[in-house]
Amino acid sequence: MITLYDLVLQDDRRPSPFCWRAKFALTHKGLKWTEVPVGFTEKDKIAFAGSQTVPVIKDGETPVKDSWAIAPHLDKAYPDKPLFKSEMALSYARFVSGWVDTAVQPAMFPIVVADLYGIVRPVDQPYFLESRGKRLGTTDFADFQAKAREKGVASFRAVLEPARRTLREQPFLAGNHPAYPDYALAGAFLWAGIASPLALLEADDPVHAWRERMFDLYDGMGRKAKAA
Ligand SMILES: N[C@@H](CCC(=O)N[C@@H](CS)C(=O)NCC(=O)O)C(=O)O
Repeated sequence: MITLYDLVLQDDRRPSPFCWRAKFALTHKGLKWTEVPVGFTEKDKIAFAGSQTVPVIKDGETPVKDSWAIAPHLDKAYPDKPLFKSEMALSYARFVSGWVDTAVQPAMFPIVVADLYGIVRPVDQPYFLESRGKRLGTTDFADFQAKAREKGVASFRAVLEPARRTLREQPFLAGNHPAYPDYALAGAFLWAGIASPLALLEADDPVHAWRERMFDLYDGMGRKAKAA
């Protein structure tokens, strides 16, 4: 039995982009799991894995922490329907995940941070205020977000150019079928969409059409998520 420890905000919202990677990976492999919601200040729930962050999975008795470690673990433990069919597939997935971590999500964060804060559970808000306040250099998230949006979402959209070029040529980042690189970028859009009603993409952007395909995937798993 696989248990996924998943970040929870108000009204059972589950926006964590890294947890979405794990959910897509499990679904890709046709694996079932149960979820344990974890609030920002409920680190005790994931202490067994020696982790301060989610996702964490408990696969039988084996704890695995970090979204990137979870994927190869699943391929090793359940070789059917591999996430990574070759060394090159794994390397491409690592590259795209790294790009999402270091360029896409940091470009999204300032334009949705106040909306995100608005749906953090009240009990977790002081923690979020302090930890994210340190990261941004201010705890006035409303002002920070408003200023970030003044520049528009244009600079965010520019960051997506490598994906846009790829998606002009093929339906998914991984080719004709979705795979881990798509899950990594889709996780970022689920995170933003669950937190904020802000329109991030123009309707004629190839990334927009891809995002629709990703939200439809696996019986509309992403679309069913409670959004802002
Ligand atoms: N490198 C980690 C990052 C995980 C991560 O940052 N998770 C966030 C939720 S999206 C978290 O658990 N944050 C807890 C905190 O900020 O205290 C992974 O890929 O799993």
